[in-house]
Amino acid sequence: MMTKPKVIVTRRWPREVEARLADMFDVTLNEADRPYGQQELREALRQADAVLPTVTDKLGADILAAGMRTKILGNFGVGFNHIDIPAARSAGLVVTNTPAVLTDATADLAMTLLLMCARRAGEGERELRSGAWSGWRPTHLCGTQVTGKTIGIIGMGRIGQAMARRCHFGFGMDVVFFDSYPVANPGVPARQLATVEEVLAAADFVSLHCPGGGENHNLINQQRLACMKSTAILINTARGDVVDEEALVQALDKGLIKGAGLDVFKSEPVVPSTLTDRQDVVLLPHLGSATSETRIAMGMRVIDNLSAFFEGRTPPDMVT
Ligand code: 8YV
Repeated sequence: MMTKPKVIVTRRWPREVEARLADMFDVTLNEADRPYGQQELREALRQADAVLPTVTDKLGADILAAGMRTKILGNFGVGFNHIDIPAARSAGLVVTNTPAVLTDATADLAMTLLLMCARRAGEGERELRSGAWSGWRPTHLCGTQVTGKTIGIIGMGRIGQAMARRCHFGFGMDVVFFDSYPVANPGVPARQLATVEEVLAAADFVSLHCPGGGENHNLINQQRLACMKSTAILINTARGDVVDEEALVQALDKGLIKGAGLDVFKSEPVVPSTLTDRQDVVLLPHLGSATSETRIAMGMRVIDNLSAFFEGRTPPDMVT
């Protein structure tokens, strides 16, 4: 009988997926579910044929050195900016991700943030729970109308398009977007604008759906925030590093924009008090893909990629 490939899973996954993994591979789980440190990641790469990381594993060039046993990183997630891809490539590593299966869950969460910000839902809930609600009155916690406004989408890939569908078909919004590539059929009536700045200037809500890292690092900076309408709301379910958090706080302070809904942060899980102290932001702990159905589908997709790799086929979601 062929020996099963040795697989290290860096975090706990849904029960069903762990069971399936255990049927197919020689699996080591991170029982404690604490994020691996750099030394533990190094050790995992030395010991296993496959390592299955998540966003909490920083796999930089220094630890992706040649000579490790690992041949494939089956990333649990669509975003992979925590992995140094050129270094992985030069080390001969195959990297895979989990596109498509988390599109709807992530777009749903972007919509949740948009609605919570527009309708001041977080503020209202905090007020009620604290016992400070003094009763209904015409001027109480009035937010911003969502229906019929303009959504600006930065990054019109799968998740950007899913967000556009929700905004257009669900809320009758006009859609404008920026993408580095021409998007011939975004799935809704939408205008692709030539620059990020044009989208920011036109939109009542701006939702970020581009990858993190590289040229998108601090994409939403002081100058670009100044392009937004003073009534506009920024939504980020992409990656924390796409937004310059200090510039965002300043823009909110100066009234350059009205609010922000953030699911991702620069130094997760640390969120600066300059954000947590404010009422005009909605802050969620990286919940984009956090539904049971989606997390199971993500895990199964990693398994599909691993099976293909170890059976000598091309994994369906190869990044390198
Ligand atoms: C995941 C995500 O929860 O897929 C992504 O890129 O941000 C989230 O859906 C996380 O990355 C898991 O690694």
